[in-house]
Amino acid sequence: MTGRLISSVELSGVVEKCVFDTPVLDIHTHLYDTRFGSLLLWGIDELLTYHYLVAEVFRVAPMEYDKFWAMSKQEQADYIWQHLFIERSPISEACRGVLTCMSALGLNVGKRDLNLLRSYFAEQTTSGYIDKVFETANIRGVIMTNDPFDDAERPCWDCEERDPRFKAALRIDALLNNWPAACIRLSEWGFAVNESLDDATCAEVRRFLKTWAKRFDPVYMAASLPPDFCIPENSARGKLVEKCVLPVGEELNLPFAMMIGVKKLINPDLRLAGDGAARSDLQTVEYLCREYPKNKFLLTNLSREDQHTACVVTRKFHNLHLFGCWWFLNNPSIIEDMTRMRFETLGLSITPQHSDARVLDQLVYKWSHSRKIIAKVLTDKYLDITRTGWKVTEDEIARDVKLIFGGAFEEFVGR
Ligand code: FIX
Ligand code: ZN
Repeated sequence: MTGRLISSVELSGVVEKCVFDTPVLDIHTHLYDTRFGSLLLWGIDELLTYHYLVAEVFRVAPMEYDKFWAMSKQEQADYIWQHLFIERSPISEACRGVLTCMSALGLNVGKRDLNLLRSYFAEQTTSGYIDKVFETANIRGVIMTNDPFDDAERPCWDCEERDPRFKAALRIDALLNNWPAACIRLSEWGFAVNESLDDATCAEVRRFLKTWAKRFDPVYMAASLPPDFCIPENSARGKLVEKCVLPVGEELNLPFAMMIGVKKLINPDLRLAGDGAARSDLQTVEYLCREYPKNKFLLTNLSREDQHTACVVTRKFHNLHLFGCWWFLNNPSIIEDMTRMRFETLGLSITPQHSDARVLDQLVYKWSHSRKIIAKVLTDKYLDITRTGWKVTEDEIARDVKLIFGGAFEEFVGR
């Protein structure tokens, strides 16, 4: 045991300092390094038009959807600013996040002057702003979401120059969730596949996955999956997962990240903001972890009601790693509830949060909001054991925080 023993009265201060001082590996984002050009979103207008706020503005100031989508990004931002910030107090988590970002960057939100905020961003360069945001948010790395089916992203991989802070994830929703369309794309790209998913086709799909795994060097493969995601299942997705994804995952030591519970486009007019959530059956996760012990799995569920079952399933399988308070769960009240449940059920063998940031600046608010909550819960857990006479040292607290901020994940994936 090294370092100074921490008394109960010191705990909250020492834990909070450690939680804020420990750089984070953010294991799921929609961010891109400078190689991807305009795919990386940043700045006040992107923050204000985040799809969470688009959904929220339609609740208070509905308009014809096409009219809104025809607006420029700045006009949309003006509309959201007026209705969600000026005509009502911006108390929702997504609204508050914009204010936290601006404040943390030293900007005066109290003036409520959107054009003054815009003038700050006009002075920034992309690479300089990446450095500023990573420093402000205390981020040591992010894992991107990289989709070989994305026509805008694919050419960016021709550039060999990589920013080591941005790691890749091989995203395969398009393969798993719409095989007929994916089959056509793979054929266009020279893979000898047909819809029947016969053995020869499965071999070609494995070749497709390995081709992109070689190109991306991903930390894991991932897919967002519907509430009725079910394996084993006599379906294209069932065959693709068991005959293609898992064999490649085992061969390349690539975990399969299952992001389960998304109801795509329950309101299509909202576009990216139109997705919903529903409960899922975690027996599929039990089956996969049990029947494929040589594979590694990551799990995050979108329904709040699935979180306890997810903890129990995770406790049963050491080849399963639970992560994040995903999307509609990324609210303070739910993050606290989930983090307490996870620490109490699983100790430090989890990754309690990811940002899911789609706009670079969001790293600042998503992590400062979550760090505060994680520090509070962690302090309570240390207080519980301190009352038994077990004391922790500052070094042990630092060790534990490194684990939940990416260390346990890196141990699990083996990178
Ligand atoms: O599937 C995903 O990666 C989801 O996180 C996104 O599709 C979603 O739009 C999002 O950004 C949620 O925060
Ligand atoms: Zn995401």
